[in-house]
Amino acid sequence: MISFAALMPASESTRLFNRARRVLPGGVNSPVRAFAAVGGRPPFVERARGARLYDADGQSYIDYVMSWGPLIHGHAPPELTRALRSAAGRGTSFGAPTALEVDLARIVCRLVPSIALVRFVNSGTEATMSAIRVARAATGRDRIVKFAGCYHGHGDAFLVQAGSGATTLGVPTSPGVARATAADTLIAAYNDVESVERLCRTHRERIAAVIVEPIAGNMGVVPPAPGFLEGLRDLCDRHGIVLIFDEVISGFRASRGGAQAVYGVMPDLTCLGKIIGGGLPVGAYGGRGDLMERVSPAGPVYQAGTLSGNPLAMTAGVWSLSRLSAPLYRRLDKLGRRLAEGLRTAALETGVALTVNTAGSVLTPFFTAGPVTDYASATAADTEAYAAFFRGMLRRGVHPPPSQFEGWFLSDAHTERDVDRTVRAARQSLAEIRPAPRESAPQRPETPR
Ligand code: KE4
Repeated sequence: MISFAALMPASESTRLFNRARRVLPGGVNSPVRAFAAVGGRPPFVERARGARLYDADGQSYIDYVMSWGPLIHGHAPPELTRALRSAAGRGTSFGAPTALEVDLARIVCRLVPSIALVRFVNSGTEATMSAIRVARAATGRDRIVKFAGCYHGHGDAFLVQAGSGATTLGVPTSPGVARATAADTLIAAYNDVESVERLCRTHRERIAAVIVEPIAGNMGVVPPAPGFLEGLRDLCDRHGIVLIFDEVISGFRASRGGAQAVYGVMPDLTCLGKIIGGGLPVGAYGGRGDLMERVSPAGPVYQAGTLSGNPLAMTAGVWSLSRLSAPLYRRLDKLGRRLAEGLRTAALETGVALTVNTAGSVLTPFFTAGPVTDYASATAADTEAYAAFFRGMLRRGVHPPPSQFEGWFLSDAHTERDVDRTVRAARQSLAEIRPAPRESAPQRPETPR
């Protein structure tokens, strides 16, 4: 018996995915993109503009992945595209100093309160790896503390109870990480300062750094509990430990000065990525002058990169950060509240247990009654329900992140109309998961596009 699907011509995305899997592990260049956690095959994107993705089959989607956070101004802003075309005409990479790097560094040092010196790299992973190296050199200690569910890129030291795709795909601790490396990575519980105190009592003066997402984004969005960040600052001061804020997501997202400016807690080092590159590959680490002066060639801590500070990425970074304004964050916060409230109302109307955690313009709807305050409560969410919801949203022209443990990102290109369409699609998709209670209003069968 031939299935109906077998009679349908394969979509272009399916054809591309089949070709991709013959030459790329899993058919992708970053694991979560392969849709393993949500089922089905990923749409292959052909182009994007504003808040919309357009796939190889001509389908369009309201996008909430937004390249996992960098695109606070939306996809392909015409001004940015023009600036990049012009920069490309002057050369794509020199391997030599340029004024553009100084321009972006001055903007970063002005916006991020704790950064006196900054070094550009090509990814968030490079930024966190390098920051840990500086902390170990400065303290002469080897161990680091990270938090279960936080993700700091794919550096060996961090792939221990890691969040993001590592949790999504059920491999929070990756094979291939040397036992000796993993032994130097200690795990604490997010929003639990006492869990870090206990590690300090056990490992005494052997801990070089505590690295934390000041607003967690990689177990889904989990904001810091009152006093959590202050408690880490005090603990690190008492034990001579370097406090590192991994602001790859929250940097320039939570505010122009990142989460540290929102909560008024200053780390010793900060890691940045995503928005800093405006969609091109830029990471950065920076902080106290006495620590960053240790970085080669100013000091002995070696770190280098062929394409670090390249003129295209610097052009995109300067463009992206120069257009961060107070009215922008007011608009984004208002849209974030509208979407969060809409999802909460849709869940109430359809009787689905949903906890929506928000942090300005990034949020996560957890399929659990909640509250969601740490890795344990986040991973209690019903990932099958999220997967069914995700498929319903995709069918209705909305593209959330293909994982329960990621953030939904808004941009300045999203409109209230986009958000209202998203909420309508959510109400219909939630109803499919759990039929609406008999007394509720019949669902209008409209397809929001
Ligand atoms: P990259 O190496 O992917 O540029 O950055 C690593 C990183 C570091 N720190 C934080 C807080 C991060 O969120 C990330 C990367 N974020 C994931 C999504 N949550 C990237 C998407 C992916 O891995 O495909």
